[in-house]
Amino acid sequence: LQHENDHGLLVEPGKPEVAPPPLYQVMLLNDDYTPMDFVVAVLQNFFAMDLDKATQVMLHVHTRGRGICGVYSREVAETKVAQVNEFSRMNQHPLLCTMERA
Ligand code: NFA
Repeated sequence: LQHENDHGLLVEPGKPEVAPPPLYQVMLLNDDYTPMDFVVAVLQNFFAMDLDKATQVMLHVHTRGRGICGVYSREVAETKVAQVNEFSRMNQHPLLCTMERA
C-alpha cells in the first residue's frame, strides 16, 4: 500500500524513491547592529565562502535587506540556521538566519 515518505509524497513500499528531496534557501536578514566583519566571518565559516564571496553576500544583505547563503536539504538547512543563530547570540549580535522552500 502507498504511504507518505518524510517529504509528504506517496510512495510504494519496496519501490526505490527517485524524486529529489525538497530544497531550502538559507537566508541572512539585515539589521542595524551586527558588525559587517562578523557577518563575513559567519559566511566564511558556516557556508564555506572565500573572503571575496562572503563580502559580496554581506554587502547584498546590507543593501537589499536579505540574501541567500546557500540551498540545502531540509535537515542541512535546519542545522545551518540553528548553528548560525546560536553563534550570533553567543556573541551578543542580533543577526538572524532563516530558511524557506526554494
Ligand atoms: N547592517 C549592518 C551594519 O551596518 C551589517 C549587516 C550586514 C548586518 C548583513 C546583518 C547582515 N553594521
